Amino acid sequence: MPHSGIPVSAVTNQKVLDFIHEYQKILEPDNIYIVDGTEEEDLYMKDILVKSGTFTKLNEAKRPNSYIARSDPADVARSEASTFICTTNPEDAGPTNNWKSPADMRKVLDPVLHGAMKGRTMFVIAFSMGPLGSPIGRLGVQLTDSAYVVVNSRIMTIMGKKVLDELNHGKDFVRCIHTVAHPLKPGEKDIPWPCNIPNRFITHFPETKTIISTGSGYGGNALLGKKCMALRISSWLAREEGDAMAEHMLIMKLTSPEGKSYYIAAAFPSACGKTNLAMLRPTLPGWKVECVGDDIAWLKIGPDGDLRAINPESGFFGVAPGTSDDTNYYAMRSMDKNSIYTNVAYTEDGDVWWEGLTKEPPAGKITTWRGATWSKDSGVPKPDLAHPNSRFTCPSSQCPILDKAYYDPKGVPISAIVFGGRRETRTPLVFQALSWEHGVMIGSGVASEVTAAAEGVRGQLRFDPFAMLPFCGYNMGDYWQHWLDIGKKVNPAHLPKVFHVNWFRRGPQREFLWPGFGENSRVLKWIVERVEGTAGAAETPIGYVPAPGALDVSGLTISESVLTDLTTVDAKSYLDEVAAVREYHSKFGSHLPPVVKEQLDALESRLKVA
Ligand code: GTP
Ligand code: SPV
Ligand code: MN
Repeated sequence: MPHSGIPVSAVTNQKVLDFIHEYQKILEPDNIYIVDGTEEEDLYMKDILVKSGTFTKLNEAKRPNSYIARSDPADVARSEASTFICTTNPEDAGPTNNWKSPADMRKVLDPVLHGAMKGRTMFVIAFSMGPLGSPIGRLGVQLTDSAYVVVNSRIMTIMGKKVLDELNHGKDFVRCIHTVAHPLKPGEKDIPWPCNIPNRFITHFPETKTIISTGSGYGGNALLGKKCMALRISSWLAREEGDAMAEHMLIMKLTSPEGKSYYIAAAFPSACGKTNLAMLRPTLPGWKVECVGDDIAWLKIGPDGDLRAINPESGFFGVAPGTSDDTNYYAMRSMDKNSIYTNVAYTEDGDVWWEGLTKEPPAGKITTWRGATWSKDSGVPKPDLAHPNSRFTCPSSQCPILDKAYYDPKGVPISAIVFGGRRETRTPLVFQALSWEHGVMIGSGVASEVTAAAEGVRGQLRFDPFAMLPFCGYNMGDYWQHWLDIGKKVNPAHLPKVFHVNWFRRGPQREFLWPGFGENSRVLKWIVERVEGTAGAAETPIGYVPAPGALDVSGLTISESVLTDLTTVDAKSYLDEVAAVREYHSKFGSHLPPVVKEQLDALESRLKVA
């Protein structure tokens, strides 16, 4: 059934109207459609997407109201090389971001934007990141010519009429402009995944709270509320406000058998286990995990001087490969219905499949993420049936262990912050920082092996401070200083303890030494016992590690030698780490906070006498 959205006359916020009209002139869409966010509208959009070949509806009996999309094979992940922070002064973007001045970037963008929506509809999405009325939340308006973005945004954000009502009360908003930059000539037939790779730019103008993204329709490049607004623009705004932070972190609630609860926030680089940890099923009896968020946390110092966090997202945009009933049961249940699958494989019975969902792919004809046909009896070696960065989009509300406080506009109080990365060697399973300042230095030196979530050489070790390398919207050195400043502003009694974990140590056969997933509850238990001050710890030069016997491995089959390996620190090898971190830090020049340097020097001295 056709649907017409909200009439432009219902927009009374003049700034929103001006924004729409300014870009209508530049982009020259055939129509404007203001989304209302209703279910009927959603079905209408999905119908359009099925007709254009972007979506295939999945078997209704198996996965109600769910769809699969295959992207252009060149548009499968965030494109960091095309991502820019555009500030007047290059130092404000810092050495880790691509920089262009706003004026120069506009010179590049203008020809791409000019007439970019010809032959298409410009959808206007009024959206909220975080519960409406939250002191920690923010509003945005995204213009887009992609119905795929609209239906994903309906899952990932709060959008439509109720947000427009907020805006009509005069609220400010982040300006988000997105176009696939694939205009259609009169009568030209559309293609299933329009994009424009040579003209792919993901650009941020924090000084004017504006995001312009062209040429891509995928994930963080196109769902502008996510990484562009919730991290790059919001990290800038959070520092300006002085008492807030925008972080690439999951938020979880852990409850002990005695019924005591703790909120933990954890920052791991892309595809390093946030969604899995956020929804973990503890193997330790009596322990319970509830999920608040799996990717982004907005933090703010609360009225009591504690650090409060909300999940600004309304859904999960999770990595499909490796997700199964065994590894992430609750993510599987969250996507049983009303979900969108991108770049996974399509089975003969109208369902989805990806590497790791089951041991073996199902029998029968399988359509790969590239659209080729393959089957087990074809005699052809199995290609990647799903792309390694294939994703599911599903509503948080469907998560069986969603914490009630997810809906609380005040946010949840954080008692531990955990950093982590993929490290085959050296980095122990878990260690605790000696202080907040030491923790900030640890965050500044987070390194991880590159995954498929971004374009690049997979497996190579790269520094990814605070898991924010691709997402920090300003000078990374200033960002570390902001972390130090926050540590001074939080009430010391509520200052979170800082930890670092590594689930990815490997043995001689490259096998994982730690079983991971639900077994990570053992590490979480040690972490909250450290918060309580009850768990045994041994002080090493890099921080506290579990004392012998302090990590609960009851019922786990793991050899004593592997366990020792995972919890001891090789001082010699860590001196190499210090040298690498020092060299990395030198990039930041005068923006490197002296405290971070002092902490690194102190670590080096401790290692030298160890
Ligand atoms: P983004 O959405 O890209 O930010 O990723 P993420 O950090 O949420 O990562 P996710 O939880 O989706 O995990 C990515 C991959 O790591 C999946 O293939 C998981 O199966 C795998 N993984 C997660 N946790 C563990 C673990 O404890 N051990 C091992 N070996 N693999 C894990
Ligand atoms: C990540 O890469 O960290 C993601 C996926 O969560 S995207 O939304 O594409 O950034
Ligand atoms: Mn992420």
